[in-house]
Amino acid sequence: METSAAIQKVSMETSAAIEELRNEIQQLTLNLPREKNLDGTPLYQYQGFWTLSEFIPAIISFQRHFQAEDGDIILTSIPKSGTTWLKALAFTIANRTRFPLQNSPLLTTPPHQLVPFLELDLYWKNQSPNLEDNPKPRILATHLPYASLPNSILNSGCRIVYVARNPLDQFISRWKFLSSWQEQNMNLVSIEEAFEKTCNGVQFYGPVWEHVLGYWKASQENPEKVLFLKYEDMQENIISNIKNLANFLGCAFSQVEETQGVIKEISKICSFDDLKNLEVNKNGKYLLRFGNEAFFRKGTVGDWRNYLTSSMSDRMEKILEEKLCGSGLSFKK
Ligand code: PAP
Repeated sequence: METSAAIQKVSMETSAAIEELRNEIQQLTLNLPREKNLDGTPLYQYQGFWTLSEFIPAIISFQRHFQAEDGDIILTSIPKSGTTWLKALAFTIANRTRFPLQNSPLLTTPPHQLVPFLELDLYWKNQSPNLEDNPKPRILATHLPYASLPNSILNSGCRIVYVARNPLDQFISRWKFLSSWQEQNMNLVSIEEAFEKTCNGVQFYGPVWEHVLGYWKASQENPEKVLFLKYEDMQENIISNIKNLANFLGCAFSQVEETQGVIKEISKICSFDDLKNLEVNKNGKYLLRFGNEAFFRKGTVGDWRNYLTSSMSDRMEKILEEKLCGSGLSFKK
């Protein structure tokens, strides 16, 4: 009796806490600036970035309760910048002594399941997920801007890896992703309107220039804490980027590994073609909505040229020139 009364009390306290958070969020969203996402759903500007209302409780829980540990690896990006690739690489590099490459979990599990998102997955499904038992090092991901990261990520010894991508390709990737997903639902705005919104800074987790700048500045100020990678550089020279990533994560490749071709093998099993052709990435859905295959579209640099006019690209370039001015950050096209 005593135990069941205690359980009942805890569950009443939990429901009360959930109810309280729900009310707090309802009040909060009423006062947040509001815009429309590309498919017409409302976007809210929370702490300076745009998000969907369904993620606000998860973001708040993540910010309030996540306890980072010194060994954690936190992968970050604005969506469609190379997150899936970074997840595959970081997981494989950090776990290469646990799993021989020929039996890598990457061959049977999508990268987004191996390295789950904190606010879009773990805290979205459960307000207090149990992350204590995750194998070490814990590798977790978030799209939150640097300024909105939980304090424990900033103050602990965990490491942050950010991947950035040319905003023109990032825009097209996002546009194509939503178009493929929305085939039955024709509410998507035209590409011109979508581009207009992006130039005005209205995009999921945007403005993009603020997102990249937050992490860029942090990486300049604290290079041991934040590693800033670029999608275009990774496409140009994946081997040196893998070495750099392993050094940063504190698990540099030995001479023996180098001679055995381990780095090359990792670059291959994490490559676009290999991942795209795995059965596990051709089938199934991520978070019950997106087909896993949607995360592997084309995987190239410069695809924006097939969709945007030169006046559109000039416009974005001017915006970036102004916003990134003096930062030392620029993007290859
Ligand atoms: P997410 O933010 O929704 O997780 P993210 O992985 O950041 O998406 O970006 C998807 C892009 O990365 C896609 O680009 P595209 O639309 O221009 O083709 C996807 O094809 C690309 N991508 C996924 N995996 C790889 C990889 N292994 N190598 C290179 N590019 C990749």
